[in-house]
Amino acid sequence: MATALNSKTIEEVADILERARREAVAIAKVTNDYPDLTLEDAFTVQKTIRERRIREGRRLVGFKMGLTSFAKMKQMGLNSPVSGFLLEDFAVLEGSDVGIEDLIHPKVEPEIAFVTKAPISGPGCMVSAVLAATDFIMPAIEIIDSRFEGYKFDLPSVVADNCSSARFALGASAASPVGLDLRTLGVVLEKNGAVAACGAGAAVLGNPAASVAALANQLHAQGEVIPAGAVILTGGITEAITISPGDSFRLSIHGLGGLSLRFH
Ligand code: OOG
Ligand code: MG
Repeated sequence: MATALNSKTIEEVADILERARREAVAIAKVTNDYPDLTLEDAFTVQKTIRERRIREGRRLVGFKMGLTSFAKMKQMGLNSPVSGFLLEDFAVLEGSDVGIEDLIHPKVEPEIAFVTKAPISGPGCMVSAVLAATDFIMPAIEIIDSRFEGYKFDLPSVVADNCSSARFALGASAASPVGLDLRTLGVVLEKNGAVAACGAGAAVLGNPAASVAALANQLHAQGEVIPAGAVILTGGITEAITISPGDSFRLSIHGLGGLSLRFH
């Protein structure tokens, strides 16, 4: 995969995406104006944004995988998992009332989060290595917000946009994955008291631990490892659900607890 764009252009694309995020104004997908942007360039843009925000004083708390379930791939019309970074200031408290006035067109995703107690590295990372390095898993809601018009993008554009990352909330309960069948964890997402989507852990690459393994392998390609103490969102189990002001959501995961969020 060749890098087509020079570093000035990479900085320019990062500027455009950061402005769209700060001003909460949707823009055309990056590849409309930069048709030569490769997936490798897109990861370089994402890393440029990450480094800028860390220089501004933000803290990296982990990573996210996206497009790991058939429901999500079908919804977005793409068929390859992608990864992004999570900063401390993306986190919102479970049970809280989250303002969405600074987001463009946010959606909610039910996810299973992993928290590591040891580094996980690729290549060839397997589910067994993920479980050995996992401290606990938690129920999580990710709030995604693509910076692109009509919520439409291709793979390089969404990767450059840090895979639509905006906010996330973790539940108050945690459980060891040992002794749980991660594939059969039942997941129910309610919106305003009615079931909006349901699924099971196996929706995510057959086993959400496989999503963490895929992340370790993707990070290896960029010379990185998953550190100890990292939070990893393994990807939406169901399609994402649009949020309007006034909505409330509750996620319940069998054997793992749940969490609620309201939005204004
Ligand atoms: C891309 C991010 C997808 C997930 O969990 O699948 C994602 C998007 O659909 O906007 O976070
Ligand atoms: Mg997600």
